[in-house]
Amino acid sequence: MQGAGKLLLCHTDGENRGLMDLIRDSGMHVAESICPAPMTRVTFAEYYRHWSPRLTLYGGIPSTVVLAETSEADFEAYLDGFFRAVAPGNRLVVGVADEVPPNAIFSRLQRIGERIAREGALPLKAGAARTLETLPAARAPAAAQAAGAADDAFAQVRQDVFKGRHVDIRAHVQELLDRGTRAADILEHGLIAAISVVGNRMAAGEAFIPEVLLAARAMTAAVKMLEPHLAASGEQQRGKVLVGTVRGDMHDIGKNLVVTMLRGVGFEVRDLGVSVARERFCEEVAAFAPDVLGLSALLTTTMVEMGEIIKALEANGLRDRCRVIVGGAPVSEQFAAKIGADGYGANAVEAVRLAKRLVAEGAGARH
Ligand code: B1M
Repeated sequence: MQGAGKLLLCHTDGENRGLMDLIRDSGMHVAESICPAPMTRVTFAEYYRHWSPRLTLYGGIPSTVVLAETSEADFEAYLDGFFRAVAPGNRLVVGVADEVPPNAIFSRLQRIGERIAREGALPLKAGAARTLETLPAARAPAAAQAAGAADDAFAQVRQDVFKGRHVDIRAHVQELLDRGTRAADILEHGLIAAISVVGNRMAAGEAFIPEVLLAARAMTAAVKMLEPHLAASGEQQRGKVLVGTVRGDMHDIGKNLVVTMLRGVGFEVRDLGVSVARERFCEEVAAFAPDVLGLSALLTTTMVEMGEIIKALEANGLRDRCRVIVGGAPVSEQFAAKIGADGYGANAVEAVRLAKRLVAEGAGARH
């Protein structure tokens, strides 16, 4: 395989006590997702001694040590032992198992990053890691330039998103609101401009999940403050909308904006949250009897689930009970038509416009 320019990875998440020699001698190049003691019986020091001459190790931080169940002292002691065992850090990519924030404690992830920058050589040479706010596009996002001067009124909230400052951002958003800045402008030129940069950096492999989560947390805090301003004053009851992000997809910032705007114009909205199974959508359509079902997906791998939900509605005799609208970054008008949806909203404003039109046309039922 090596001759063919290929590398073999072995998924080693689990108990490897009886497999230590077999895996080392297997010809694999990388042992990935290593989850050591205290979650399993083999310590990381033992893994490193035994495997690193032949395998690149990937993993090493078991999820329990980044959770509150492990004390701060035990967390520090784990890191001390870990870095002592691997110095000088050859053939190692540090990875944290399974848990992500909010369960995993942010400050611990940051401390792991700091220690890697200080003590590790791989995968980024110590000190070479670039943080979001230092990246060129973060300093001058395209949307900000379009909005005016490079250092415009929204620069501070963009920086808050890049740095994941979910507390400070509230004060900065409040300052803008107090100055009479429109909530929609703060959203577009501050928050969405910043999260788009984060997304581009993520695609380019320059931003990683912990940073994106921090940015998303700051953005969510700010969006919550803007919600009452974005939503027009509640009018008459317009109809019922059931909303959810499809199975396998955890993105909810855009979906939450759609929900806010729908509520703002007077729709009764039931929000099923994220990663909603198609069976649940069917049950809720039967029980809640919405006029409109709104599906959100942000991943190309999960958008196909939208078509499956429509098929499931058909199979359960529910398709004619409501109109189905779809949205999310990878979704398009053509895709909506292809899967048999009744409409596509490119953004939250369009989603509201569409829901209003569909309800006015048919009060829920399609035929
Ligand atoms: Co993820 N993520 N993410 N992520 N993430 C994207 C979507 C991605 C484009 C980033 C990238 O690589 N450039 C990429 C998808 C690539 C693809 O499929 N082609 C991606 C990936 C790959 C992933 C993971 C697989 C990463 C990994 O683990 N390796 C992973 C998947 C987890 C999962 O879902 N199973 C993942 C995880 C995450 C976080 C958890 C870290 C976090 C989400 C936090 C949260 O939502 N609570 C996150 C984030 C924040 C993003 C980006 C950076 C921002 C998304 C966002 O909130 N945008 C995103 C990149 C990007 O979009 N630029 C990215 C702001 C929001 C206001 O816009 O959501 O588009 P949006 O919503 C808009 C419209 O789309 C529309 O209206 C909204 C308001 O205008 N809309 C609708 C949305 N739903 C609608 C429904 C409607 C109508 C309109 O009708 C019902």
